[in-house]
Amino acid sequence: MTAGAPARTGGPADLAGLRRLAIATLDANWEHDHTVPSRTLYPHQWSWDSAFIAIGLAQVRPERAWRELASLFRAQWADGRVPHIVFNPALRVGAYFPGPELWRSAIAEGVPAVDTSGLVQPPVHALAVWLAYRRAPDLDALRRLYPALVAQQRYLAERRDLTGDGLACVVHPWESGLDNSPAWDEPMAAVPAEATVMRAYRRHDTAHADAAHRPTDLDYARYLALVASYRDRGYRDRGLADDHPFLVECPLFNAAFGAAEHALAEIAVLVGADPGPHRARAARITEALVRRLYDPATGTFAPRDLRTDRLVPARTVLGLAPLILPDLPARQVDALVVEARSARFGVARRMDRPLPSHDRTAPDFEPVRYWRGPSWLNVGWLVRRGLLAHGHPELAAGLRRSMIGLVAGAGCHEYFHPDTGAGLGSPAFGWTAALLLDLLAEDAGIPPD
Ligand code: 2M8
Repeated sequence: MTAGAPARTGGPADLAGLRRLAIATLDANWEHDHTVPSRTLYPHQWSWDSAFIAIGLAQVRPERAWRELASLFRAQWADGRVPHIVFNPALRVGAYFPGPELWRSAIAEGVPAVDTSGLVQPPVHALAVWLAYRRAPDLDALRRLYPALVAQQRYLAERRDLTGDGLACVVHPWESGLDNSPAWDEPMAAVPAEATVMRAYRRHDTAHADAAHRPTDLDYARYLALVASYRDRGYRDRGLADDHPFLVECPLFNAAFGAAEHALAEIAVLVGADPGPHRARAARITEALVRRLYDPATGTFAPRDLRTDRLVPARTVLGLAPLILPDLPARQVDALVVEARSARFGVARRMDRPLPSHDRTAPDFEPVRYWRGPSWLNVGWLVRRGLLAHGHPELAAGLRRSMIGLVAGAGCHEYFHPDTGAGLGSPAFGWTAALLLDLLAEDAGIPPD
């Protein structure tokens, strides 16, 4: 098939069927107060998954959208961090690797009653709360979540801005959400680990997905080394710069950080708080992103490795994420539109192939391996929002058609082959279903914001 071919989604009957599939997927993944990303691969609650999922739930199951967000924020730590995994205590040991016994969150200060990881994920939650509210207004829920969202931002600004330059850093590739992106190859090469370490563990992911579609054992050995480094300091951030081996400023993470302040400014008005400080912080984050992560030589954004103080050379889809910032200067917007339209990413009015997660012209582009090439709906959804925000409705429409075409061709898969559109990873994936519902809603007359 040709992924994204409009013919697959031409008629209203097709769209109604897709909508039913997405709702059924979300219903099947619902677990008492949250939605699991996948029943097999990811059976607990994940942070940025819940945010994307709430956006879709707000269209069809509004009460669940607010419960999803409330349950995630119940697991927020006293320092404001929103953990990237909230473990379901009802699941058996080994239901996911690495499980709670490896994270040992109870050793840290100010943790919730439930077991969690100690990492965070891109802070797309304020944006999700704002969009959920636009679809399914609940002022009480907004009032309850506002201080938690402010605390989440304060944690990132005060504990994770290690250089004082206005950006938050990630301490593990899992915090970026794009786990094995080629963007992390260079900084990860400095993390001491041997693939053979994995002989002592049983990976859960490769029991449910093709190993060739997942990170390697060496990747996992390094992931575990980083978890141990952070955990063994009680997940404290002070002193990270002295010896933690992975410290990176990521463009997608920081674009979400800035977009969150824009969303909080909107929310503040509704809950009777002052939007001014949010607008000021948003402006500072955008300024810092441009100053620290924009590379005029390539015309795109790149992560900065704080250990070497260099931008990483890989041109991944992470670089396009700052488009979601409404105050991104025209010079950077124009450059990112060129980058998005280039042969590397192929965004067009009529896209013949879906948006890849990595530069498809690069020698290390891998079309089936997770975040090293395949197409993902959450990233496409963010880029599409950015194109709309900056006056490129035709490109946004092309991307939307392409994303709907992926699900029409293969179902609610976790990720898709960036040439053929074949479904990869989990076949019943939460955010794919949820964001599809958001994309389809426009046909029901709901504007795209
Ligand atoms: C993937 O990450 C987890 C670790 O957090 C894993 O590979 O086991 C990523 O795609 C991440 O972005 C996502 O939030 C998570 C759950 O869907 O899976």
